[in-house]
Parts: sequence; structure tokens; C-alpha cells
Amino acid sequence: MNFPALKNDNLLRAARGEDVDRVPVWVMRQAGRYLPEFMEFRKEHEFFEICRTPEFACEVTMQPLRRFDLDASIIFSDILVIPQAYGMTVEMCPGKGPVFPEPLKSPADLPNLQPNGTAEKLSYVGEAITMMRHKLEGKVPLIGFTGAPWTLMGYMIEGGGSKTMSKAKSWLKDYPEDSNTLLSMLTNSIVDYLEMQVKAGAQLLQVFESSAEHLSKEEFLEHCVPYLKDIRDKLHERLEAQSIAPVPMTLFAKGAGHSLAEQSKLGYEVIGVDWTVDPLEARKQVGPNITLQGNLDPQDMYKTPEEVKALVEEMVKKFGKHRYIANLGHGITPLTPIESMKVLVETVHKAF
Ligand code: 1CP
Repeated sequence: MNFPALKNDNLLRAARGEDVDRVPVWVMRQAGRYLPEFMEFRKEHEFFEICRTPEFACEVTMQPLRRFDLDASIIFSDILVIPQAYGMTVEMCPGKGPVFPEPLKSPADLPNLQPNGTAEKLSYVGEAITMMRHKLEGKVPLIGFTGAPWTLMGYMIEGGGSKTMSKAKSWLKDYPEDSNTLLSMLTNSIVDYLEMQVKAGAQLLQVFESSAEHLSKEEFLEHCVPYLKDIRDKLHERLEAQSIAPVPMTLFAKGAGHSLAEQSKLGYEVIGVDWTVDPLEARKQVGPNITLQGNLDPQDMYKTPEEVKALVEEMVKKFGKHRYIANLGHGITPLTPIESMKVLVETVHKAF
């Protein structure tokens, strides 16, 4: 595709276990609601209009990079574009988050889903990725992403965010075969979607299993892990068959700190951890050949700059310079002071 040469490859080197000049840092949801320029942009444009218009998606992806010395960009989109591609309506309600007016009520609704051609229907994400690679001029790598099967299933059944994912969890128990059908359907679509993102220019892929937090360890191992492994293995097979080099992959299973050893065996180069996990314990669980990403509590960003600095210093010291990508333990929240982002990024960079 003839993209501009990469100038700062610390993120990719960290993911591959190579030496870095400085610890790379980026922030989940780094584009978005805590930035006044994003809020201004949102006044003019509906959320999914931004996702579907490559120029707009690139503008919003660029916003945090103009303010902070970040080591990665992540393409602006949402995990819920896959359910949309299946024909489900998803509305983004300001202050409330995503809403599905017609969620899946029972397995009888499954035949209404239209999984064929998901990657083609989401070609606008690929166009945004390709455009962004050029606009970045090689400044930092570009991350592509997807929701993981269980997390997407949860939203499709609950009809939006949920404190408990209780309806979706009932499906796992009451309709095990239909749940497997849905999770497998999503797995196949995700592989197609990620393949398309790599071809479009994504340089690292993050898989968000954000709703793992609602499952027990046993449930996570049964309903998430096999599909997460499939995604990685099938994507690699697919790329290899076309002689396309694979890109590093990150698995972020929020609330699954109970299964880091199991996660480390799935073939992902990077494992993201939330703030409930102690960095030293995480390293013990995943061993030396995995890169860890995380894990400041997003709530800590509301503390004073001095406190944020001290917490970040402690975090980076515990993770160490090698095989580490600094991040929050989940997405940045809307009222976070901008100053905290500056302190986070600067403190990480000064650490070693
Ligand atoms: O900057 C970036 O990180 C890229 C953009 C991005 C990403 C990676 C957005 C934009 N969403 C996501 C992923 C995403 N979306 C996840 C996985 C990460 C996570 O766990 O936070 C999830 C669960 C969603 C679903 C979603 N979309 C929620 C959560 C709802 C809930 O309570 O469960 C919300 C609030 C959204 C809306 C959204 N997505 C992104 C932004 C900037 C926003 C705010 C919407 C707005 O502008 O009105």
C-alpha cells in the first residue's frame, strides 16, 4: 500500500518483545468524550456518522495525538458495528451509551441476523484505517480493534450496556447450543473483519472482551476462551494462506484477571490487564514471553497531578521496561481532567 515509514515503533517492538527507547503509552478510548474538541465535533455529527465517514473518523482519531505525545493511535469506531452489520439497529444516546431498540429476545430471533458479508459491509472502517495510515505520516502505529464474541452477544441480547448481563448469561445456561451458534457466528465475522483491517493497514489488533467481568472463571474458560483462541488461530491461517504478514494481537478481557495463565496460551502477543490485577502477579501468571498492557484505574485520573504522577511511577516500576505497554485498566472516563493525560504520558516516558 506504500504507507509512510514508521518513525516511532516502540508499541510494536514492545508487543514483539524487543527493546524499546521508552515505554510506549496509549489510552483506551483516547479519542472521545473527555476532549472538548470531540464534544464540539459530536454537536455537528451523529456518532455512527463519524464512524462511517472516513474523513471524520480520521479527524477524531487524530485529536488526542495533537494534544499528547502518545505512542499509538486507535481507529475511531465502536465494537457495535458488527451487530449493526448483522442488520440490528444501534443508536448512540448521549449520556446513556448504545441502545438496541430491538435486542435478541430468544433464539427464535437468530435466523433474522444477516452475518453474510460483514467485512464488506464494514469496508468504511477499512477505508478509515487506510486513510489514517497516510494521515499519520508514520508518526505512530495504528491499532485496529473488535469486540469479542461474548461481549457482542451480551450487547445484542441486553439491548445496551448492562450492570449484570443477566439476560445474556441466562442464554448461556438455558440455550447452550444456540449460544454456541451465536458465538461461533460472531467469531467467523470477527475473523473476516480483522483480516480486512490488516489488509487496510492496521498494525496491531486489540480484541475487547470487556464483558468478561460478568463471568466466573469457569464460565470465562467455557464461553470466551475457545472463541478467542479461534479468532487468533483462524486469522493467522487466513493471512498465511495469502502470504500476508500477521500483526501483533492484544487480548483485553476485563475482569478476567483470574485466568491470565490461560489467556497467555492463546497466541496473543499482548495481554491487557485491568487495575484489579497486581502487575507483579500478572507477570508471574503470563510468564516472560507475553507483553502486558495496563493498568491504572481510570478513577485515579481524577486525583491531583502529583498523585497521578506517583501512581504512574509506581505502576511502571512494577511492570518494568521490557514487554510492557502503559495504559489505563479500562477506558478513560468523560470527566477526566486533560492535565491527567499529560501527566500520565510524560511520567511513563520519563520512567526509564
Ligand atoms: O479512542 C478509542 O479508543 C477508539 C474508539 C472506541 C473504542 C475502542 C470507542 C468510541 N468505543 C470503543 C470500544 C467499545 N465500545 C467497547 C470496548 C471498550 C470498553 O470496554 O470500554 C465497548 C464496551 C463499547 C460499547 C460502548 N460504546 C459503550 C459502553 C456502554 C456500556 O455502558 O457498556 C459506550 C458508552 C459507547 C459509545 C462510545 N464509543 C466510543 C465513544 C467515543 C463513545 C461515546 C459516545 C458519544 O460520543 O456519544
